[in-house]
Amino acid sequence: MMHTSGFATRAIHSGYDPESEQGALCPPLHLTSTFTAPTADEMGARFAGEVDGHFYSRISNPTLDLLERRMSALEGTEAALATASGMGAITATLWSLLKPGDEILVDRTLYGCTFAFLRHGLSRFGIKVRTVDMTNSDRLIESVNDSTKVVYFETPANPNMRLVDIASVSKLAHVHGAKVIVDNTYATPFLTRPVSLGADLVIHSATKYLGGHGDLVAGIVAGRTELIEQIRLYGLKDMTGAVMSPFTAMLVLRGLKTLDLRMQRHCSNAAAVAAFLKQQDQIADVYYPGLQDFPQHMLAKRQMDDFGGMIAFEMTGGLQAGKKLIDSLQMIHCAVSLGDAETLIQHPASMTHSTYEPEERVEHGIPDGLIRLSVGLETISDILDDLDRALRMV
Ligand code: 4LM
Repeated sequence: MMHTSGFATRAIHSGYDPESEQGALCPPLHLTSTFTAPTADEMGARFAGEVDGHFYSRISNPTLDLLERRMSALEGTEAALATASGMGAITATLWSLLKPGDEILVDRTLYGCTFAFLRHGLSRFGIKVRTVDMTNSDRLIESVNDSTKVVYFETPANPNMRLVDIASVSKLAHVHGAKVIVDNTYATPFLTRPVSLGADLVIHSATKYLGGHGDLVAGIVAGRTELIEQIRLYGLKDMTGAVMSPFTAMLVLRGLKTLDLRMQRHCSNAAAVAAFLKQQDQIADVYYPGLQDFPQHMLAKRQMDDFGGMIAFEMTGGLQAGKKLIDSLQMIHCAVSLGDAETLIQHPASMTHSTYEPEERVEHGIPDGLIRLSVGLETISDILDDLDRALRMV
């Protein structure tokens, strides 16, 4: 029933029946590390996977179970896995799917710590990491081959907003038997469902829009049951131990109830901010998929239901002007992270993407002067007034 309901309905109801919990409207919080069984044979059978049933909260827990079912209902996947952070989701997934000698092909622009994990994690253990500009289909066709086991990208990419065509990359990767993993943190399932477009796995930093209130750190992986169980039993249980706490799961479940409403406001506020920035003489370039002249605007219309809450821009006065702008804002705070109720501004080259060497940032499309804005849920006139006043001081 629930898989055919609307997005907001699934985000509020799916996977939970109050009657199963004495009529409690809100699901209970299962703060327990371990679980009892009536007999040794029953417990042994749970460990062997012969019967359903929880036995230890590093593997499964009823509160996490509900979040996992709800996320799979939103992403349209068979299953999902909750993790301690977005990085926990990324590392548990990639450690599970790759072994020495395998190759992972990644897009040119990735979140700074994802890039650092590929360099300091996977590469050091004999996994070959290759980078390609996935917006260029000729380059992509040349780069995928039968040693490619995983194709990995973000769309829109953090921080420069480049989009990758999920359907066409998936089609190409599958010809070579590679698995496609999409980091859907920026778009959320409200805007894009990568698995419906052909991807195998979806990753989220649930710290961002899914939680939505800047009060937690969390991650999600969603996809086919067989892959999710592999990641749960190897990447999560044995390799990273990056398990989400039940309390965090409860907060993410609470955040999800308003994801639909919040995303609508994030999108309309961001569209207004992008239009405003576009008109300012001090701003040289604005990167927002909803702008008519955004190079991949047509792809954005095909692949996204709206254009999201994230904007990147460069000022005519370069980095110094960007820093002056950040320092002159009053309501808008300088902070990393994104997708919160508060509008946040930051400088990727010295903050979220400082894990790249300066010359690497040029290669990976992260200019020093780029400024990133996570447009929040405040009254739009207050966001515009703050930007307008600060721009006059630059
Ligand atoms: C930031 N981002 O950009 P945890 N994937 C994407 C991300 O943006 C992030 C993660 C994964 C930022 C954090 C400081 C596209 C994080 C990693 O932070 O481990 O939940 O997610 O500002």
